[in-house]
Amino acid sequence: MLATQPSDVYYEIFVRSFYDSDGDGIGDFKGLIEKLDYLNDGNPDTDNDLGVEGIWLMPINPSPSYHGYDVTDYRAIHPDYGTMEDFKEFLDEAHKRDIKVIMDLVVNHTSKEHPWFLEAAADKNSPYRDWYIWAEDQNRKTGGSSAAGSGSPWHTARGDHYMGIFWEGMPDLNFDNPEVRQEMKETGRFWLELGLDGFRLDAAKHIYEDLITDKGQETTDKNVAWWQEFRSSMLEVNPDAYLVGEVWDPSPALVANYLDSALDSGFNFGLAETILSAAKQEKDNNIAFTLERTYKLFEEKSKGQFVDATFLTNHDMNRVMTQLEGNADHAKMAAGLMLTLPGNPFIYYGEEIGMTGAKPDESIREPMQWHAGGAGIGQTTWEPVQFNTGKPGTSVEEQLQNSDSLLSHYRKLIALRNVSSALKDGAVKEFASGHDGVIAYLRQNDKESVLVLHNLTGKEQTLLLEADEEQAFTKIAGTTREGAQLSANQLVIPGYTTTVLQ
Ligand SMILES: [Ca+2]
Ligand SMILES: [Ca+2]
Ligand SMILES: [Ca+2]
Repeated sequence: MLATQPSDVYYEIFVRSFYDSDGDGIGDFKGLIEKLDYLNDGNPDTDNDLGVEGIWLMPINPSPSYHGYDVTDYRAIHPDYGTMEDFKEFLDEAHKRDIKVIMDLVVNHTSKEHPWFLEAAADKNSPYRDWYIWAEDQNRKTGGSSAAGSGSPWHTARGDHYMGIFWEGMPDLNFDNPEVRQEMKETGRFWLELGLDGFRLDAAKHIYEDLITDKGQETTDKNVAWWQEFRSSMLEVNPDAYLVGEVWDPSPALVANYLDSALDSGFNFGLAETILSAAKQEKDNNIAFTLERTYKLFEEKSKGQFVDATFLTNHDMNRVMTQLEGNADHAKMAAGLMLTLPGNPFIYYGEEIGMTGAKPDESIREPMQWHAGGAGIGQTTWEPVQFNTGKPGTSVEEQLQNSDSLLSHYRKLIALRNVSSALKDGAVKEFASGHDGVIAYLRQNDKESVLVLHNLTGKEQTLLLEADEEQAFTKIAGTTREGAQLSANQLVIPGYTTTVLQ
């Protein structure tokens, strides 16, 4: 039996851009509560919601930056987003709807305005001095290039040099100091005790990979050892805590290291690229074959305890609709692939309505578009909208009224996934479609087997399905477009359509 992966559909939210409850133009937790029913109303019998089962909150801690990836207090809520009470209420409301909540935990570095760093920089005898990495204290040369690609990782404070591999505003913490490790484990436990369901672990491979020359198995082993230690501490509070790491690397072999009693998931950056390329080129690129091999490796390394974390783009990448040059059919096919493959799919907010955006970062994190015309109740306005303005159709309001919209498409696919245990949790097995514009694969668990077919082209295709010795497919379980027809072993599938056979 191939590896099965119990999965949930997640939705990544930038709170600042989501929904504003008090008119200051900044998204907040009270606003997010108002929009939970959009994500999942908690009733499996209704289909007027997206149906997601998990939320990933981008950083919610106090921070001097708009994005929050430089934290000044790990155990508090950013005042722009509300109070701790608001957060707890949000958590309760999410849980009432069976939505799990994980949040970004950014432990590789703090803000340079964090009180620890302020003290460390001001006083060489401060107990916090050794929480950071100082060239002068550790007798290190200030050379080398950042493994995060930002040039020199060394920055000056009062004449001394500290390590900050992303930016001078983000000094790296020293994970050789046991107090740092203890503090971050206690921080994790603090949030789990409040009821949080897990974490998205930022820069998970950069704990020890600071310089380009650090890359290698020895460094990976030190990173993994830290996350194993973190994990076992989290499991003492919540045995089901979910840990997904940002191990930004296209190599499944590297990610596999982290699945050994450390992380449940590593984001599958390579798959994201492969899916978008298949949709764009309208061509099968052996996704299922590649994944079968990847999951075999993951299963070995994790002893069967892994779940992939799939996505199309996130807050660090140009938006899907921009990468696909505004082609809504290609966006539908990309969504169809992601939402019928194994693993926890992570939808980046706004992706389901085809929001656009290209770097710089602020422009890929624009306000969620709720209303036709871009203005109305709850609309966030913290930054001027450059990309998602003046584009009729790119709003929740408009797409709710259109059964052929991208939003309706996402809803259909998630609903289909949520009623099929094979689509939700089953293994993936390649299946020859006989046409290079059609991707096909089986999803199987011990209860059922379904055949998923994606016609990536704009033309209707007629496929002769090789009869499987174990199972013949006799019924269309779901299709994203009307017109699919199955008779004997012949399937007619309309252009740009995902069809699932039982
Ligand atoms: Ca607000
Ligand atoms: Ca529902
Ligand atoms: Ca580091």
